[in-house]
Amino acid sequence: MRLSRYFMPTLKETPAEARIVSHRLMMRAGMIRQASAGIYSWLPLGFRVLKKIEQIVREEQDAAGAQELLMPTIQSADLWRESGRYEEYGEEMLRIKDRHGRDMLYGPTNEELVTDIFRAHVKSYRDLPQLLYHIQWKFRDEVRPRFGVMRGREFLMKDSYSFDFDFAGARRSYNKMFVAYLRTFARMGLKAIPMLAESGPIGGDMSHEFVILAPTGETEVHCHRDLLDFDVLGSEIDYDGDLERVVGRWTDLYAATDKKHDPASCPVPPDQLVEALGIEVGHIFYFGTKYSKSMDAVVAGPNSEPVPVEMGSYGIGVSRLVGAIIEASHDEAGIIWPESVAPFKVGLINLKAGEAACDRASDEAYAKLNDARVEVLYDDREARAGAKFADMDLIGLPWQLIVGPRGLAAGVVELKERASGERQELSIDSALARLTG
Ligand code: 5CA
Repeated sequence: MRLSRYFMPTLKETPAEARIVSHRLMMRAGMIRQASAGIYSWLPLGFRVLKKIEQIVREEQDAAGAQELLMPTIQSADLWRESGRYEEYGEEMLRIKDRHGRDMLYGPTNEELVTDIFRAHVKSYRDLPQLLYHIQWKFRDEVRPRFGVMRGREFLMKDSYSFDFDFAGARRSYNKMFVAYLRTFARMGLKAIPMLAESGPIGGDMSHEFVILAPTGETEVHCHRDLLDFDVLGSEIDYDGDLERVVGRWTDLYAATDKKHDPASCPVPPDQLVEALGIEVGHIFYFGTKYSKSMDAVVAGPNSEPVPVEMGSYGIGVSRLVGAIIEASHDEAGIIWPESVAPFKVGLINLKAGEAACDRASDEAYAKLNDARVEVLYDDREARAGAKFADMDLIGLPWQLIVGPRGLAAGVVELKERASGERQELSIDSALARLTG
């Protein structure tokens, strides 16, 4: 993509309403635009990141054996009356009437809708377990939408739902999602720690929040410091095997959100206890038969007896993650994208656009990177070098390939790694080999 044609409205000034760094940087980098309170348009650069995150989430869900479907954003109130949550959910639910006067709502979550799908089609214990998910926009009329996409009113969520015959099965499904979540967040360069949590309006009695520590987080957490050093991606996972050991490694050490924390019974000695703020990027719930009983989602057991299915639900804040990753990875100059979610891998800077040798070398590098399917944003604008460097640092692409007249005369270009700031002079061929290899 050529920057001269790319729709990336960067801002020089920091918008006054943006109170945390991720919101400021997303606005300044031209990633989002507020449409109304807590509701955002995703501009091309931001949308690319959102899609990358969504894809990692999808791959890890698929690897764990979950199946993707897509449910609508608008739901009928009748289903929510069956579960009793239509009244219970309160003001956070956006209620709508259609032209026939029927009560509808913009879904804040999907337990009722997915239970309705399940009960219509699954009749026997032989068809269990089932693990279904979708990645869809949600609406919650938050009292105080704030911090940009971190607490929006409209936001993108991945929500999965498990259906099992008994508690042992439900526990296996819960463990699958637990492990898939560890891997999902690790692939985005995040250290997300599972913490014992309150279930809130979803219900149930077993729940973990996945929290990344950040001073701008809204969740207070208490955990054993060793959890911060656990490695996640090192070992292969067999989702059909026994996951208790993997999960146990995490849950054996103390970690709890504020609502579940009791200083009096906390087993961690003070010098090993981390007490900090964090961002909740995922939340998993086991709630047994809460919805299957109220909504009559039963299957026939081995002796044809009707058995309400055991359920759990598992959410990831896909759009929140964009902000959370920036909170975890930035410096004074701007964003530092982990390569796995970066909108482009390489920013190619032509320091002297309009000068024949620079144009030729830059155009050629651009073509070669494109041919090698390396995602590259090519700054071909006629602008000051300082402005180009500042923009490139601001948008945080992992690599900058800098082509300038002085270097070219000596047969070299510069390759800068955004995260470390390290710069290296090398021939254009070796630079390209590095980026395409
Ligand atoms: N049905 C369950 C699991 S699918 C559920 O709704 N869980 S939740 O309420 O915890 O939401 C799941 C995730 O969505 C949260 O962990 C959080 O990362 C994200 N999320 C929740 N509210 C917002 C919001 N207002 N803005 C952005 N992300 C949000």
